[in-house]
Amino acid sequence: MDQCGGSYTPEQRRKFFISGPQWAGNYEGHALFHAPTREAIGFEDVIRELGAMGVGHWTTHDSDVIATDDLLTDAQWETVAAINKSLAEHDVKCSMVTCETFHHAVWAGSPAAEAPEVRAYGKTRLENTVDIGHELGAEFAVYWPGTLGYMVQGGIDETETLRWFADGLNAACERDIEVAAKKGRPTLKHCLEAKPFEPQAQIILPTSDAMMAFISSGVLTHPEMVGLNPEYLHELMWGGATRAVLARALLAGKLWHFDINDGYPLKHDVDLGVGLVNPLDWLNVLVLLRTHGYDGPFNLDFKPPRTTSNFGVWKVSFPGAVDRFITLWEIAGEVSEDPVLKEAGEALRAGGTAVGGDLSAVVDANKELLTLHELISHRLFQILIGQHRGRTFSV
Ligand code: 3MF
Ligand code: MG
Ligand code: MG
Repeated sequence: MDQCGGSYTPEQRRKFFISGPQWAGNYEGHALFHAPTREAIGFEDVIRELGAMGVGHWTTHDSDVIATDDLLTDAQWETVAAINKSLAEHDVKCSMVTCETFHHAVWAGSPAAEAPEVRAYGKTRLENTVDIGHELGAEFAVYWPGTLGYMVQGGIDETETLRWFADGLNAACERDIEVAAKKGRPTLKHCLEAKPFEPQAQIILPTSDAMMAFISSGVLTHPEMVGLNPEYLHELMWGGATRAVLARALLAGKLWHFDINDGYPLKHDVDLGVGLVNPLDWLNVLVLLRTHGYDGPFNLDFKPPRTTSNFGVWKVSFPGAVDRFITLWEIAGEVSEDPVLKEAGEALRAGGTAVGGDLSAVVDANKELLTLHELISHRLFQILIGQHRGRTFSV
């Protein structure tokens, strides 16, 4: 890692709002067809490692740290107290909590299943996660509904499912208002996370855009408390351009939280480390976010590879992801200041000067418009790889 170069100090890393999920640090390498390859570790280990490398924030599902049977019992508060102790000891803050509503058998029909008992339990779990979030000092709650969908068609009434999903979110927001007032804390920012498929064949709210339509559909009692947590790869999975998705969320004022990782379009949720597959696209995403002043968290929702040991997770996988992100963020800053890009951008916006005023004159005067687009892309590539500074190879 030393010889790879480009690493940052823990102090430098701490300047960024980067968060490390418990479930990424604790990922044991299991998958549908794959047995675990690593031993489980606890929140003490994850928080200690994050603190030591300079990741100042930690995120968790309720069931990552508290066994499902212990949730909603006194035992959960002992764990929450122990977590707060670990966080203080390693100077790490809990920025986000999320309710696991997909792994346990009770969620087979989703948290918005037909059975009233399942939905009642779902509501209680969501409210409880809000309680835990306030106790841990979190600012955000994230909802990835996981199984909100179907394997076969026609078995559910989608409008009913959507209303039931809204009921759960409404319960979480109501509880939040109550607890925040009691504790003198701001309410949480509730962020919906979309994924187009997986684990189900079809998902009712497959994309961030679908989530935005849902937020403004009238079924939420507090739509102003609910925004988005897009995940970079989840938008590629349906063939979307993540940067355009983020732009739409920015316009709506709903880009509150961002899961960062990498992978391939129209494939599964491989959750590779940020920048390993699409560094140029990632640069462009960060230019957009810098330009528009995004100041929310960058949550490292990736999976260290199955072939990596617990040692490798903390010595290579996590610091590698953090440092690639910071480098891309820094390059995005350079892009924003670059004189060539500035000049090209201004020329684009100015357009040509048509002489005559008929349509063909406008076409003639603006012939080089897309030439400038390509020139801008070329310059971005050169900046990304450092060629604009004159790197030399064999020529
Ligand atoms: C699934 C995900 C999830 C969510 C998490 C937070 C396990 O593809 O990305 O990570 O980010 O559940 O709600
Ligand atoms: Mg995610
Ligand atoms: Mg994912």
